[in-house]
Amino acid sequence: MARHEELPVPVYQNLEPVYGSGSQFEEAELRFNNLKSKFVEFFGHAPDVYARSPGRVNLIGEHIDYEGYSVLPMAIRQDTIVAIRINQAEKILRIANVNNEKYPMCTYPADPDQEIDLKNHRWGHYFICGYKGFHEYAKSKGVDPGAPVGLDVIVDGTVPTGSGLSSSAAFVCSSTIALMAAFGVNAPKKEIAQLTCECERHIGTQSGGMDQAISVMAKPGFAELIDFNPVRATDVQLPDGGTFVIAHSLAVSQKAVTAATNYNNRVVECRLAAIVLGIKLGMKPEDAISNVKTLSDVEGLCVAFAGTHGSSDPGLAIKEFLKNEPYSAEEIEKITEEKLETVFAASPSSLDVLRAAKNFKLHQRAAHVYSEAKRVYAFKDTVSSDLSEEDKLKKLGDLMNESHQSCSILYECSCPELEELVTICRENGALGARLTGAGWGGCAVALVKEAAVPEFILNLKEQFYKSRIENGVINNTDLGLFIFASKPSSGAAIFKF
Ligand code: NG1
Ligand code: MG
Repeated sequence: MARHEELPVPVYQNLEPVYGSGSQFEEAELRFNNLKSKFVEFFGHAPDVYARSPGRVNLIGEHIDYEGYSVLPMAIRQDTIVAIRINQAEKILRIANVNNEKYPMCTYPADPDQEIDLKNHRWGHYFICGYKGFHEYAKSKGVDPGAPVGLDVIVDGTVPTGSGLSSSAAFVCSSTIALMAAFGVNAPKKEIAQLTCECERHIGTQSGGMDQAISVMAKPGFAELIDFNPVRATDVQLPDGGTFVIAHSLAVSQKAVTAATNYNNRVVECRLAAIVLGIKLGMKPEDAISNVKTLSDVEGLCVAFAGTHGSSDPGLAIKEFLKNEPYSAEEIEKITEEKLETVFAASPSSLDVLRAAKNFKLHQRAAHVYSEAKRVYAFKDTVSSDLSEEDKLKKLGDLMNESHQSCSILYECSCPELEELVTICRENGALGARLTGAGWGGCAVALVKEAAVPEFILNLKEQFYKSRIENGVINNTDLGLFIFASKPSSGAAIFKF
């Protein structure tokens, strides 16, 4: 049987294969009917085709996908649906949303070479990421999508935004897949995962490929170990007795807006740490600058160094060669023998980082990445070990706690609200709890024994959310959007009715 990343995105004539038959199905049916009638109301026609792609929760492996390391997420049931129709009459892209008040219609020219205006962030930009990506893909395959045509689009998303649950990837993937379906192009999921990973970078974040890979390739009932270069997904069957509860810290992280100081800053720090390690371990500075892109590129050198000390831990090289104190740009330039502006000359968003950064914490960031990469494999090995279920869950929880500690202390991507929430989760019996996604706000994920879930959720409502409801931060009626248990859901799909 072909591995699932080799298969195309499935095309369905009805909703059951994705949404099952219970209340989820009924909810989905309402959404699709609503989408269709809005489409007719806005554009005077029914859509040609629909595509959906889910959000995800990352169980372990944070901020390491862009360093080339494997991660372990699962899809959640919340998703983005994109309804689309080719409109030959007007050369304009009209991107509307079922939630017209929050997300008013955005229009763009029907031009695949248009630049996205990053200084003026608009919600529709994520569709344009997919639009550009689709054309880049078609070009790379020698497919001619013909002269630019107009497109009518309506979007319905249920993944909470700015939450670390990848609403952005759900939107970019569903847009790209809807475009492919509308133009009759199909491709193996692994190519769509790669393409959507690259095209989401048009939004200005130097993201890795985790979110798009899981959104496109998820299988119901499984988390996936995602490897990169090339993208691969391996099913991971989680132990029965545990449930993952997702809880929002209610701090919103606007990643596209804060990239220079948060997300892209860490990508740049990792690259600098990798270059410095490469040089300290014997590479010529100019070779390190041109060849070393990620910490995984120099892991071999680090491990070889550790070998001379009777160990295989790449962490030893960090202890030896990267000082604990932050580095100034000048200190790094002495080692690289090159101006940092020159090292990053080809990447405008990295130059933004250099302008915004006071110093660079190379030791801490590298220590996080190498240790987190190991925890992902420890997690996967624990799941498939012959430990008792009880012991498995305990070990998985411990790994999640260690991951959080590393994100919080070494990578500094937590925030006070997440710290409070993670503490409350643990105090209420979570076997492990950690921030999930990029951090600086958004959600935590907690591993809870199945039987204890209802009480756990009640306690969190009381201890974390109650005061925030009283202070008007959220409405009581919306609580279910901010704390919920989730089973691993299915990946992207195309619907033609
Ligand atoms: P969020 O912020 O949860 O969408 C981001 C990146 C991932 C990964 C995580 C951190 C995007 C699209 N995704 O996820 O690739 O690096 O942070 O592990 O930017
Ligand atoms: Mg995102």
